[in-house]
Amino acid sequence: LTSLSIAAAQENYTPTADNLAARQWFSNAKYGLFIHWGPFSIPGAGEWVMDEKKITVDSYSRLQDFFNPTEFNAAEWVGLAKKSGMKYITFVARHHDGFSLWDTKYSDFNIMNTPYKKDILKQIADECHKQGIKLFVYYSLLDWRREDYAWKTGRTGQSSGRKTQGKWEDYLTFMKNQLTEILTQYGKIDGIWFDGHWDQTNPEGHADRTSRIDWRYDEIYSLIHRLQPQTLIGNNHHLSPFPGEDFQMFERDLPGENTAGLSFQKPSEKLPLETCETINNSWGFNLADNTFKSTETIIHYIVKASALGANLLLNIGPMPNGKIQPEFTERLLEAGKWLEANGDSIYNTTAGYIKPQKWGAITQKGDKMYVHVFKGNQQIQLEGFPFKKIAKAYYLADKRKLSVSLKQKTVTLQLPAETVDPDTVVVLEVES
Ligand code: FHN
Repeated sequence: LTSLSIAAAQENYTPTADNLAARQWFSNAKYGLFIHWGPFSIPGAGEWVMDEKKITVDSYSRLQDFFNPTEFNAAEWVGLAKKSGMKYITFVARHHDGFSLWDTKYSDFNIMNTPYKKDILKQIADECHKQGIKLFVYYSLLDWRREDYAWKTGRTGQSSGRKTQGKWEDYLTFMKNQLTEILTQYGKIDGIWFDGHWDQTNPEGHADRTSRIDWRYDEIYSLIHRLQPQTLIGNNHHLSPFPGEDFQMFERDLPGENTAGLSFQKPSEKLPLETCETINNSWGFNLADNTFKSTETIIHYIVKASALGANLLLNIGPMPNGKIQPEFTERLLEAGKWLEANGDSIYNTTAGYIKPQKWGAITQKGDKMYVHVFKGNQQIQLEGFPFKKIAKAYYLADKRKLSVSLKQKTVTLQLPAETVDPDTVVVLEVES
């Protein structure tokens, strides 16, 4: 991003009232479903299979002839998200392999040229609108197949036949055309989720960590905001937000942490936050990956993200036939059950006054503080308590009262026994 385009984006962008309302909605929503799916699901080796197995552009194109997800049912996917307590879906409409899951005029590598021949994005968009779930569209900036995209990083490079020299103007025009299709032919789009910026970014330790090419976000972002002003823009560039972006995202880490080595950015104090995570260890369908997180871990992740003021975007990689594997469905529905009973302590809350701890975390809403006590804890001490008085203390689940003490800014919660549920929520009604 050159300083010129930063300046241009800064000058040109004032979020509309609708956009600001959408940001507020987003920061209240707290939980969404990420979907990575497409011809890359066929080999069952994750969405990076083309790069990792060094499959050439020509050979990879053959997958188009095999993609026939006859069992796909948009109503089922959207219904699952809803039942699981999710408020939005972020659908990968085009990943790095460049396959478009909609009827696009601008690339032949698309769903209409598969034996399936039906626009998937359209079915998902219609169903989201019908069921009242917001729709975000993931759009890869980088492309492993196009001749006009100049690859810089990807490991397969030369062996896959990719070009080191592209035609940047042509590629930008292509992206703008595709984004225009998405934003004009599918009704309301609640967000665009960019990924792949880093393919053109100087490596860690390089004196200049900015982009080696100009992605011209000023033009791309203003196009989006012109076509649908409320559409929220996020970009998984792993850096601090650029001008024109409406929310900040993290990958595989809670905001402020960097255990996965992808999050060097400080959490924004101005923009809504989101982090994305997988249920096993893969984004796209992966037959070899059985490292499923437990429902308890997922619940804890939702809680900890909320306690930091962030949404959790939890991923599934459906199978090539369009069905979702039972290991995902079970966990989503179980977490959904927990949310049904405890959602008051998650949706519409803001970050707790302290960060998540080993014993649990805190979320807040108005005069209520929700103390999430994770399994196996009995006594909790909250130091530096920012309120003068606790008017009431009770369990969220059944409103049973609980005695608490507040002395010298320290609250002590003594539970009758070690907790056995993944998360026992205690409500403190406070007076400032
Ligand atoms: O390379 C992608 C990856 O396949 C996946 O889409 C994730 C999701 O956040 N983003 C990229 C890695 O940063």
